[in-house]
Amino acid sequence: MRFSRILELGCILAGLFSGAAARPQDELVTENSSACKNPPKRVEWRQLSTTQRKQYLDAVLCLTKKNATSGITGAVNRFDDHQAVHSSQTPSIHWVGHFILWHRYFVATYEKALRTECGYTGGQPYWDWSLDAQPANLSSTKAYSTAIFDPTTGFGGNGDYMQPSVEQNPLNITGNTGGGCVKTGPFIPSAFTVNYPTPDCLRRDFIPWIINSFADPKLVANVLAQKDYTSFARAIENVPSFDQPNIHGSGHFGIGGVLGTIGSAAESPGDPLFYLHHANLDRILWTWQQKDLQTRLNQVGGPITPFDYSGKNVTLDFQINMGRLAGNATLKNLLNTTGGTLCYTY
Ligand SMILES: [Cu+2]
Repeated sequence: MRFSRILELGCILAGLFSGAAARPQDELVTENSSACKNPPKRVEWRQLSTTQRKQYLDAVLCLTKKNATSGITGAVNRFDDHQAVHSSQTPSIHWVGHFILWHRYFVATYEKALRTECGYTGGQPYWDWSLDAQPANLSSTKAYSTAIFDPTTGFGGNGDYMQPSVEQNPLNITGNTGGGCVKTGPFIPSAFTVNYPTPDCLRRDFIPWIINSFADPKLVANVLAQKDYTSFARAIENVPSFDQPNIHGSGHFGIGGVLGTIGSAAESPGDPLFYLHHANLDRILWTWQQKDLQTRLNQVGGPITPFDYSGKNVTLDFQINMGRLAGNATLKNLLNTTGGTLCYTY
């Protein structure tokens, strides 16, 4: 599986950033919601007007025109910065208790960059893929004709078909339909480059059976029905196997397939759709929290080390970092989306 192949490289890089210093203000801001005024509201892509969609896409392209500040080799611009930070920490932020909260902070950091550096005034939109999945017809391509892939008002569509080599497809994932460069929309090769880790075009490789089964509304309902944080966090990721669907994999492999950018752990945030996919996972966490806020603003769990479900668990004081992109944060400070460290709502 491409995700685990890249874990090894990520292991080496992750160590570089563990010592990043916290910014002083993050030590002071705890759950002081007075620090969060007028939180931007995140909405589903389809709820945006055509003008708002263009504003969002323009803001993403704006980030690609600003010089990188992450200090990570290979990151050329501010868009790359985010991708590179995710990639550098890949071995320690998946199949762990802090998976969903690390990604919550990551998407919020990106949202903040769009707003403060590129003049975007809305919240980070999300893509609710469960509205598009056709679980009763796994070969349906209906999900790919949804607004988000629109060639003029959306993110563009699939790449041309390429047959993966055996090395490129160690898990023998079936049904890939693309793999080439994205040919429509704002992120075509003449306008957009995935610089990190090595320059390439943005690639997509749609796999209908994956989007239709992994984004099944029944799986979302199952995640939302979990009784505590540990089981919730585990249900979102499930196991890294294509025999067992998991909602986290829906956007990654339904869109990225075998050869696409968003299907690779090192490169996945190189597809701007990553942030709409992960914002939806975050919305699912937020929705789950709303069912019992008192408890769920104060509860974390799950392993520190990937897959180590009988080992040491994360606690509220567990600290994560965004490299140079944002201050360090404890998990406690990431449970409330309007708590001060974070400031957005759904
Ligand atoms: Cu990730």
